[in-house]
Amino acid sequence: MKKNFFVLFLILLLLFTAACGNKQPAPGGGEENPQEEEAIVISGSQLGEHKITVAELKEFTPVEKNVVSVNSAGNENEYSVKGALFADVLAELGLQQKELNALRFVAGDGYMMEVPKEVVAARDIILAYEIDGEPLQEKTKPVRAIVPEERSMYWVRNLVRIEILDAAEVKPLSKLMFLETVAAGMEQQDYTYYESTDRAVLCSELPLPEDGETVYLKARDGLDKNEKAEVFLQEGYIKVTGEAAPLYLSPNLPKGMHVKEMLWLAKAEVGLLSVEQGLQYFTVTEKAGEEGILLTDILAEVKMVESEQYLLTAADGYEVEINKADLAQGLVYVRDGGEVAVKFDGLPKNTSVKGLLAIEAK
Ligand SMILES: Nc1nc2c(c(=O)[nH]1)N[C@H]1C(S)=C(S)[C@@H](COP(=O)(O)O)O[C@H]1N2
Ligand SMILES: [Mo]
Repeated sequence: MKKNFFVLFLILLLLFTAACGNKQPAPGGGEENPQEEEAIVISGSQLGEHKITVAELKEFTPVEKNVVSVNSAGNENEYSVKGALFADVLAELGLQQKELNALRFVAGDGYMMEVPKEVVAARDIILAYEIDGEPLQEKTKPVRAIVPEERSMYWVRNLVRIEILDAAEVKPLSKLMFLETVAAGMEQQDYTYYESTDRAVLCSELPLPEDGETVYLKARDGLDKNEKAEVFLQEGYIKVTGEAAPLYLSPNLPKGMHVKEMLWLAKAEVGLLSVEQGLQYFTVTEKAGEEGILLTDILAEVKMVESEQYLLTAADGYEVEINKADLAQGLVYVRDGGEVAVKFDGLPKNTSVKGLLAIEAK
């Protein structure tokens, strides 16, 4: 019996050290900093860099609130939080929260989350320095952002920096590529995720354009987010097989930044769509003797630019042009063996494309 306990203890110890092994040191809220030194930086193109200490935050009229957080698994957690309203801090800097564009919360542990303009406009943001009547835990210091009524992915612990982002220019896509075809033509490597070893491609090797400071990612469950392009390209992988694929992840990023069951992503005017996820997201229809997704549904989802003609290309270099009026006849489907293809009902056979790689506006 005693021996069993000892073995259990050893296993727990191993698990614990393994779990701590991936953690990076927290540059912002290190233990060596005395309490009054703890600070966050608010930055923006107009504002420059503005440091505010936790002691200064405590001088604002405190708000105390009972809040419920909901994580990606749908689990609810109730807290009572105390902190300063971000809107009050902004007011002192001559800014109004409702007038802002998106924010980016940056944590000391590598976690980073962009908060979209609509959320910034609609919600209170509490910079909490006390949770459940207690000072913050070490991993949560110096403050935790609390955005009541919103998913806990925005509730950034160990918050060290708030970036006020300039309005991003949103352009419709001019080219959409199909992830399964793209990935099949790329170098793939083994990626071990939990117990399973799957295949992954490097984000930096995806055929994406240079321009664009963020990468937009949307998952099958509707979750969408902007990721800093630098982070996406430097550290990211797309796991293309196994559980939750396509899965955007990185061994260097906290798990909360991973995007499971990715439907599509875009950088500047180029998008990448997973047909595998699309088959579960869009209404599956029968057309031209196949079951699949209406091409027009896909183009509407990714907001493809309107054009008189579209060029379809295949992995083997085959090309065909389709008129705007004929798009509605197109069906994207997966052939036996997993290859992505498109067929047009009522059009000549040479408009069918196997190994569909991309569609672009001419
Ligand atoms: N600094 C930091 N904040 C973070 C995360 C993280 O990894 N690091 N994960 C986020 C995600 S995805 C969730 S669901 C919640 C989890 O909060 P909890 O650990 O308090 O339950 O914290 C959010 N804030
Ligand atoms: Mo999460």
